Amino acid sequence: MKTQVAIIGAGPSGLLLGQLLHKSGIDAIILERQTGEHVLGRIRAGVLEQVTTDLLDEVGVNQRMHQEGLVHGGFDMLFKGERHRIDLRRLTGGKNVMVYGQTDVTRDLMDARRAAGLTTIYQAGHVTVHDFDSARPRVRYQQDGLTHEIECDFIAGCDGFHGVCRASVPRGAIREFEKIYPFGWLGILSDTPPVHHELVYANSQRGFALCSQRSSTRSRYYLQVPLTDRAEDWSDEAFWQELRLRLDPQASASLVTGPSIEKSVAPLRSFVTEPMRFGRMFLAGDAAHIVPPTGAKGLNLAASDVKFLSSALIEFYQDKTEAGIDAYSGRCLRRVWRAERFSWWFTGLMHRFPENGDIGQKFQEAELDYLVNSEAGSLSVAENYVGLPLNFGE
Ligand code: RFL
Ligand code: PHB
Repeated sequence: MKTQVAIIGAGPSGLLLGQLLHKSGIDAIILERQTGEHVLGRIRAGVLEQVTTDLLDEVGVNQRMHQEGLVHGGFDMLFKGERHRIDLRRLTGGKNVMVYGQTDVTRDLMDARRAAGLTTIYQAGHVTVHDFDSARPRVRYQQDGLTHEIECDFIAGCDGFHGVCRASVPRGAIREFEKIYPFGWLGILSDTPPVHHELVYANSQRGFALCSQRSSTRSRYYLQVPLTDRAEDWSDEAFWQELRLRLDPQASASLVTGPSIEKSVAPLRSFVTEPMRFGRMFLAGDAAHIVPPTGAKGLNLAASDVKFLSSALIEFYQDKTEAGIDAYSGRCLRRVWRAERFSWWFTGLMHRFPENGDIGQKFQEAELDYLVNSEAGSLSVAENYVGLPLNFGE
């Protein structure tokens, strides 16, 4: 088999890249280790920045998102038992975020890919990447007991944090930066109306909580828990009880509870790989970087990476220049580090760090008090939350 770009991974990065390339007439094959259903079963991101919705508009995979997605012009920060609204729309001159689940984005992209007759090979086993330091990279995989080979011009490593692409780079050619947080997020999905029409980020002495949503009838809630806790250790009842204790009296009283339809614990990590290009192989999305979910940046960074990558590849094929390819890693990393900084800062502000003691809690509350009461403070939170423009600072 031959293609121009072999994309490893059919998560949001791989699928969106496939669509952007297809729009410019560039041929790509996607190889995915799992089944499509498995990929859709992972409940993850919920908040899309305008940069991401613009990209979905650009590829025309936007109909359901505009019908069913919820436009949010603000969110609440809760501390010392009181909620304070960050008015994103007013502070940023009209910008919003879109609440539309990663599952839905992925499903829409998969449907568009199928409708266009583009090749995605699911359940591709033992994917290996070869010769990406030459002009003729190759990818091998196994299926039905046979080994298959794809010859390509480029490999796009969109295979997430545990993927094969980053792991195939010689150790001396790569630098990794990592911080692991001493807690995780226990998430629950339930068919109950959200406690509030916008998101609520809560700093409480008992730990962080987040009230999010997928629709007016489906809620997504998270609790900060010790890394040693497993989802099975938490009954639904225990979850709801703990969430109530971390919310303000009004939200706590109006919280509607019900059976969970998904429950899982996610660890929190800050992680960046430098560079993001190795000869003719590029890393994009979670394969190259991870942010703690507090700032809702992971999927949005994946989207901006593949925008930069598709532009570089389009320039290569249409204008016969390698300038975009050479600039790829630097352009991405500048944006990545800004989002990493914001996500790390917001995580530090909102979570309980037992080692920082009661004085740590007091410092957080004083900073939150400053942020919600200062125009400059609120604006800094708001412009980072809605997402900086693609070419900010260039
Ligand atoms: P993915 O989604 O991990 O997809 C990678 C795909 O590659 C496949 N794969 C392989 N395929 C073939 N061969 C191999 N050897 C392979 N190894 C792996 C995998 O099966 C998979 O299908 O990475 P991608 O596409 O880069 O997308 C990144 C996003 O998934 C991630 O950044 C976000 O989910 C992060 N995130 C959030 N991001 C936001 O922008 N806003 C949010 O509100 C938000 N909330 C979250 C989140 C992540 C969370 N968790 C669970 C980590 C909330 C949570 C709880
Ligand atoms: C979600 O709805 O899953 C979600 C929302 C906001 C975040 C993280 C996750 O910061």
